[in-house]
Amino acid sequence: MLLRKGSQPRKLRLALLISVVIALVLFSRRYSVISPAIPAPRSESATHACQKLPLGDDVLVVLRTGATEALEKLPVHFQTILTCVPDYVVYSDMEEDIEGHHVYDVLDQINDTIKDTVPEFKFYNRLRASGRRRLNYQTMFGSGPSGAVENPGWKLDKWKFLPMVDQALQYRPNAKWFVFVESDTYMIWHNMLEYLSRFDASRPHYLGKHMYIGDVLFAHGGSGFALSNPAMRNVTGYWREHRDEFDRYTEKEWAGDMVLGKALKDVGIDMRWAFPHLQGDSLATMDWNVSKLGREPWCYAPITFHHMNKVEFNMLWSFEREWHRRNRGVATLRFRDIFKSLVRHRLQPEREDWDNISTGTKYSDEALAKLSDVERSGLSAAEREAHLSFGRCRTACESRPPCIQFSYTTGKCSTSNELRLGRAADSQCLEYSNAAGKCVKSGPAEGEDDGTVKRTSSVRSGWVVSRVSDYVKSLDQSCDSPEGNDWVK
Ligand SMILES: *[C@@H]1O[C@H](CO)[C@@H](O)[C@H](O)[C@H]1NC(C)=O
Ligand SMILES: *[C@@H]1O[C@H](CO)[C@@H](O)[C@H](O)[C@H]1NC(C)=O
Ligand SMILES: *[C@@H]1O[C@H](CO)[C@@H](O)[C@H](O)[C@H]1NC(C)=O
Ligand SMILES: CC(=O)N[C@H]1CO[C@H](CO)[C@@H](O)[C@@H]1O
Repeated sequence: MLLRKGSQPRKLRLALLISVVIALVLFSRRYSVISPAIPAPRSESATHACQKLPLGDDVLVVLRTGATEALEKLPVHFQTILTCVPDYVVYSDMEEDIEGHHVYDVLDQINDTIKDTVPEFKFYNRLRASGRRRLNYQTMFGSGPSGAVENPGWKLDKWKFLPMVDQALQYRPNAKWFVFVESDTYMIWHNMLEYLSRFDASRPHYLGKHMYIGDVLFAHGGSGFALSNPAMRNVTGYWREHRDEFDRYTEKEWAGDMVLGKALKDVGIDMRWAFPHLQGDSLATMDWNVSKLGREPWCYAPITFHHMNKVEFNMLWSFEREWHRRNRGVATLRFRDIFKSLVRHRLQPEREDWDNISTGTKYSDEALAKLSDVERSGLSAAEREAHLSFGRCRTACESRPPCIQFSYTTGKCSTSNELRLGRAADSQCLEYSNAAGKCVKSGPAEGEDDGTVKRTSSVRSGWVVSRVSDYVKSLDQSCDSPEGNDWVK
């Protein structure tokens, strides 16, 4: 749990208040009789607690998921972000109702020849025949490093993108904007609306976090992306005229977001570079000074985070509610606000059971053995002993600016010049599946050095707190004005 330490009464009261609000929202939903088959905008009661922006009613949010993850990952969306989104639809590879929300099968219109002949549709056909009951999650996700890629749900996902765009347009032909997110994408709705309102929705627009495969530039799906109505119309019109071609193209490519990007490129709609507003990383794994396109996040407004787990969803959601209550309409929420309120106090000299994702220089017997004599003699005494204890690992980090954080597990010291929050680690994750969005194999908890008490802790992390202060000071000074830059040009 991220919030395990020092939960003050104020936080408890806030959590209690939020749960009451959520309970009321769920209760009112259950009793508002909306037939799932007839698309209808969310009722007013569900949005009463949310800050409204005029554009909000003209945006359809499309959440894309799959049968293997929907039960686990959708509920937190219904309980948090989606309570403030007036109009949304959920697309999957299987039709079902989850907690009273209808989930559509977005693949039902795919060409029958494809469904009968392309291997990944075996999984889909089985879902159609017998639903989730006969899914074997163990074999679905696999356990080897290739487990994620072999996940048939993941392979099927690339087929969803173009039909999803087409069906979303049919679902809300008059929406000005369509925003596409995934089940582990956290979206700051208010900032999304502020950002969209900076563009002329009567023009074709494709806004995303850049990614390349070959020479195709496209918006990365997990980071979320947006299309204006004219862009939707243009690309679906084109797709409908070239369906067989796109089926063949999709079959040989592996990423659906790329296939959609290719279609948009074909019709001459260029992606607009929305980094750092849209993030491919989570609150836990992002480097707070990551630099892309010559931009760093600090001064700007965040719109999405990807790979967000339930704990991070709830953490960011309660922060967002509180922040909007205090800053109603007067300020834009920026990365540095999140860092200062949510991240900074968690960066302590020492955190138990915490994996800080220090991916820089590593010290261990094994690593030392790999060094040449010259390299070894270049190490300081502190570095040569870094793997022997948590304290020595810290000393090694302190001895080598700009090292700002480190983590220690018996016999291994990892350091990093990049600042990341990291995640609670009750046991060390040996294998993380991106498709499953979770740790699929964790190692046995290691004992303490003296071999007496077997603690369940395997990873401990720490930060060089004085360097964190300098880091914050320096990044604050990089913003144009005390108000910050907020939006990229
Ligand atoms: C389905 O795909 C096959 C093979 O590409 C094609 O010959 C056929 O015309 C397609 N059917 C429809 C209804 O589009
Ligand atoms: C898409 O837009 C281009 C440029 O405006 C236009 O030439 C083309 O006909 C449009 N295609 C469709 C299918 O609407
Ligand atoms: C943040 O990144 C930029 C670009 O790489 C760099 O110039 C700057 O020194 C970094 N700031 C800190 C505090 O690390
Ligand atoms: C001490 C320790 O376990 N550090 C870990 C920090 O995170 C990286 C990346 O996840 C791991 O490789 C390290 O082992």
